[in-house]
Amino acid sequence: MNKTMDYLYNDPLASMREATVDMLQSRERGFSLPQPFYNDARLFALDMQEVFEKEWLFAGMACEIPAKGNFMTLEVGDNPIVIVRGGEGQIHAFYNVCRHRGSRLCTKDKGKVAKLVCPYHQWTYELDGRLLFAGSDMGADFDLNQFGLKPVSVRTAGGFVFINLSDNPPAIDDFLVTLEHYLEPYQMDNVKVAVESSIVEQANWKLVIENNRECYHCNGSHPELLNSLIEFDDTEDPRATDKYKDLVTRKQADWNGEQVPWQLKRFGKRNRLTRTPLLDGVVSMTMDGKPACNKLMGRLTSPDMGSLRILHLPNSWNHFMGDHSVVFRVLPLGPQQTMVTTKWLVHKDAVEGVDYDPENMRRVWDATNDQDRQLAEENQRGINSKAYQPGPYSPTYEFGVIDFIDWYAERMLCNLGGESVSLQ
Ligand code: 3BY
Ligand code: FES
Ligand code: FE
Repeated sequence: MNKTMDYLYNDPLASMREATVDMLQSRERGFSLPQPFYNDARLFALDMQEVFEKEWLFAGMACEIPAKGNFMTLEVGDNPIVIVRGGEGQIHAFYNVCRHRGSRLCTKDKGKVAKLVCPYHQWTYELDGRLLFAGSDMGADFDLNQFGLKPVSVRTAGGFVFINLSDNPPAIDDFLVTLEHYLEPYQMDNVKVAVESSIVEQANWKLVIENNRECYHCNGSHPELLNSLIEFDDTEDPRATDKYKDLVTRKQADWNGEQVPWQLKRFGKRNRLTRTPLLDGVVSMTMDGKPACNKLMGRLTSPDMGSLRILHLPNSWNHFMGDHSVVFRVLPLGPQQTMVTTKWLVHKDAVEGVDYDPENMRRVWDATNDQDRQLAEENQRGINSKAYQPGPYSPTYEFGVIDFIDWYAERMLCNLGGESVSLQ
């Protein structure tokens, strides 16, 4: 093999793939992962290739691009993505990469355009990705049809937009049907983002998700959140007391009256939906437990909806209450750096300053996010030590973390296997 061939065909991560398979196959189940999973640059590259470029990711909400030409952008590792509303209202996703010389096409987080025009030499694309115009003479043989934007798979349900960067996305239909059903009372065509925040945490993305999947830390860290949240994860939580179960039964009767779904549904370990009560007498995740928005969401007639919790691994958790909802998106930036974006949603006719005060609405989760950031960062700093060794998760308090790590290990092993087969 000559040098060029060697460079092209030798996978620089090959030895890390093997090491990762070994580490996952020999890991102790119910224990945190070996150190490289949390801090190694090559393992981070594998996480991006095998998880974030292969699994379905939560990208944003359809309400963020309400009309033709509205777009939003995000970065999945090194891949800039643009999601745009097309002429017939359908949502398209593309690599946000110009087919001329590769410039990033849309540079803003959100916006509205008639066409997608590259800022470098003004190659111009239709909202469906077709190249319409390629500047001055590109030569007699130039064929516009060969240079459309590269598509990214996109699916929407219940107002959520999911993308998948692989050529062969795994099935997600069952979850999307249920998601649509659970979000029906919220009439997700009638919502808007009231306020949003993005924070950067100096921690590996898995530490951010692990921290979210347990409430073992809540008592020690989240005084604001515990004004409304009951720390039991769902009705199957092993800690659930009889008093809690009574409250659940009472609330479920109310929710039946309101015709809103509450049943616990799981789609493997990747997705879980369930509606659980907030503290008795509390209706929203606010400092005083009162609604943050006077206009309720969708067709709801009572603010007392508890929280519809929606988990989507690898990168989202969500709380849908009666008066407002909070959606969370996690995007890895580096081996020890992660962006967490939070969006607070309200009915689109709710008026800022009249029906809601954004500062009041965001207070609990701003505080909680910052507390979780500190926890994840301290977790990262300890893990980086030569003293770190995987430690045991509590089956009673940290079953959600065990489930996440099992999901991650299963997907990594499956996707790494698929990769090595296709390389042969
Ligand atoms: O409420 C959440 O989204 C998670 C679950 C428990 C702790 N954490 C804040
Ligand atoms: Fe986009 Fe040149 S790189 S027009
Ligand atoms: Fe927390």
